[in-house]
Amino acid sequence: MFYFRRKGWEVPDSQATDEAIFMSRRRFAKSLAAGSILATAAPAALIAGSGEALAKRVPLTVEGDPSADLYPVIRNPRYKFSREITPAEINASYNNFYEFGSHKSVWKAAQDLKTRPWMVKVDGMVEKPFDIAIDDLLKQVRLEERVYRHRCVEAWSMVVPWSGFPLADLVKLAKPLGKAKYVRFESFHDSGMASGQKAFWYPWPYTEGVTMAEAMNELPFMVTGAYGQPMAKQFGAPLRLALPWKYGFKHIKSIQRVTFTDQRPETFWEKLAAREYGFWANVNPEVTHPRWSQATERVLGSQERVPTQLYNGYGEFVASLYEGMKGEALFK
Ligand SMILES: Nc1nc2c(c(=O)[nH]1)N[C@H]1C(S)=C(S)[C@@H](COP(=O)(O)O)O[C@H]1N2
Ligand SMILES: [Mo]
Repeated sequence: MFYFRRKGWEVPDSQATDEAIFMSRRRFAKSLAAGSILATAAPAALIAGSGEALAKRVPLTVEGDPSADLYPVIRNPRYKFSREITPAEINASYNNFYEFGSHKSVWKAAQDLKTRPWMVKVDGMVEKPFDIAIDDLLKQVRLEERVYRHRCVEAWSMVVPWSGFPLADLVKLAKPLGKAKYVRFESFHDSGMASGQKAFWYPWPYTEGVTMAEAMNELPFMVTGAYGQPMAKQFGAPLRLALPWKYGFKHIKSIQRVTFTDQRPETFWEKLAAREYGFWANVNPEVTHPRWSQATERVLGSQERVPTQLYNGYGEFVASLYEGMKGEALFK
């Protein structure tokens, strides 16, 4: 099973997931919750996987999440992936989430994130600004699963089965005015809850942004779940963004505000280090980071280092967005 890994970083080729595995995992989780699991009732691998997860105590979802019954959702087969899905335990224990610290085991600290109640504010250049509770938003959209590659600017990558809905659907709900040119996203700001936000030298809250043209592209995905369940806190529950052709730092987590504006949003990393991290952040193996090469990437969950692809391999969907934008720093 891809849900666990006995030792090393090796994942046999046969370990890709599918709907059936999600279903059996879901049933398994439910029977566990009911306290009625028989050792013979579930595949041994699931039991072993669950044991290993418990041993590491890496949460793969939010316990008691009110949206749990919405998952798993059907995978959209349009988005192909050539490598194995990254085992959930690996993904869920190797994260960037500076609100909870700058180390790679922020997953533990991130369990302090309170994901309900969770309001999302939609404002700026829209017909009528509104606030919506995450569970009401979930009722207004159609969830699907998309397996996306995820390439961090730190030159590691994963393959993740996200659940969620297209950003374009949120834009339609928001009804932006014609003069809106950008969508700005903002994470929460609560240093009482998130210990990392006591680090005053960071420009909290975390903010990100895309152009309206990017937002209306089919790829941007508002993520609400991962691995067939409501996503774990460390992934940026209950609402994060996935922009698979851009470096991971654009994939803002735990979104509380979505603002339509005619001003290009300044982003968290741009404010910190504009020389290294820009607004566009499109993946390009030929444009080196000031401190390291972007030519290859370490595939988490395997021993492999593979060549990085232009637009992280999603050029067919997004390259046209940038035609004729020669003067822009599209790749940092
Ligand atoms: N709010 C917030 N969003 C964030 C970050 C963060 O520190 N805070 N880190 C970013 C970075 S650098 C990456 S690579 C991805 C990591 O997502 P993952 O932990 O699901 O792999 O989240 C991005 N979104
Ligand atoms: Mo990143």
